[in-house]
Amino acid sequence: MNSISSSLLKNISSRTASRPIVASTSALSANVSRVGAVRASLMHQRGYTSSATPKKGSSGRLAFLTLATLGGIGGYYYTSAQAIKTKTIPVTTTKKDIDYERIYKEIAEMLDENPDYDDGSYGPVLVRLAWHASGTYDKETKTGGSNGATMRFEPESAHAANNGLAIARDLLEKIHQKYPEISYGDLWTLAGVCAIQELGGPTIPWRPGRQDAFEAKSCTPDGRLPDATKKEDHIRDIFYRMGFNDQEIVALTGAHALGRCHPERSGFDGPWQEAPTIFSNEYFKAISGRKWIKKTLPHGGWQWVDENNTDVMMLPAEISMYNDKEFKKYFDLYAKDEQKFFEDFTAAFVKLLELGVPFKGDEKVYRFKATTA
Ligand code: DDH
Repeated sequence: MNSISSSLLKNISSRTASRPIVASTSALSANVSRVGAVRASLMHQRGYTSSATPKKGSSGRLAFLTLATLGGIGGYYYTSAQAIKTKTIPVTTTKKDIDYERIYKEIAEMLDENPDYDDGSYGPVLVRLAWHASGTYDKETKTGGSNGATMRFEPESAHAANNGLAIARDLLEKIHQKYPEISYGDLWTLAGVCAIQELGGPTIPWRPGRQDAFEAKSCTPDGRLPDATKKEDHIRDIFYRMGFNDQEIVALTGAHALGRCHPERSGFDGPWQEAPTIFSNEYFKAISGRKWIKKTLPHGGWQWVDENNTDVMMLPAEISMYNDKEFKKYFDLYAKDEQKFFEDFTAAFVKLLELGVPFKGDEKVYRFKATTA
């Protein structure tokens, strides 16, 4: 487990009881167990809710038509209607019958099963998987995105941007083995939604509909995800290609409240602020409120670090973005207004996860209840 300087926690403003600050590694563990205890009691109280409520099927329509036909036939009316009511119509199993509520709960239970992993939660790496699966979308060619889950195949799984995401894919593979009927694209995006909600973020409406690709030739080309060593014009090129505007780009980047950089994955090192397992606007407070100095990295690259807590970092691309007038106004807005950040993040994240998904239009939209709520 990585240690975070507790002496610098004064940089973080107080939070509500429901989303406490992670003050240090030991406090983090305490928090994780608290969340576990709350979760256990919630599960005891609530039990599982069933998934899609069955749609009104043909039985209702059949009864109506029959009644209309029989309407004029006096004494037969009552008897015929009763007979139709008791008739059993067989229900065929379709994708709509997948118990997404149950899958959500299984993912939620898995998040803190290994206290020795990073800061005690698999949540951040699952959010990154959902984002990298979706962020390959190209609106011109209508290729990429979470439909297909093409990161299951090489070469996409081996793209440098996806280093470390095998951890997330392998975790979710265990769930897929239990629920093979869910597509990987649906599972990965659902896991991203679950992680954000369970770590204190907003409720993210989610709907199923992604279909798996089964060939490596569906993989997207390398270079569709942002390169953290580049500047704000590169970030705009990447996100405009998906169809996002400046405000949405900044809102989405606020996901860096969660998690950390790993030297063996990206070459960068450290979290963006001291509470990396709580979804909040602390990322925006950090980037706008601290003094950032350059630090050379062992492999020759560099990153920004907080001069008062050099464990905390910012990527070169992020400070370039913050120095851009158009981007800056949104960073400052979200630093002041967490609720606005939550609203804008929710809208942009839903859009991200749905890029290029061939929805039929009748999918149920799920609003899962956080097990920690
Ligand atoms: Fe990110 N991200 N990301 N990111 N990201 C990294 C980690 C995480 C950039 C670069 C990096 C988004 C946008 C950007 C998360 C979510 C999101 C790492 C470190 C780099 C580098 C990887 C490692 O070493 O493990 C850049 C550049 C951008 C950009 O927009 C300019 C977006 C849009 C999201 C999102 O989810 C909507 C999360 C979560 C992590 C932490 C992962 C972990 O394992 O912890």
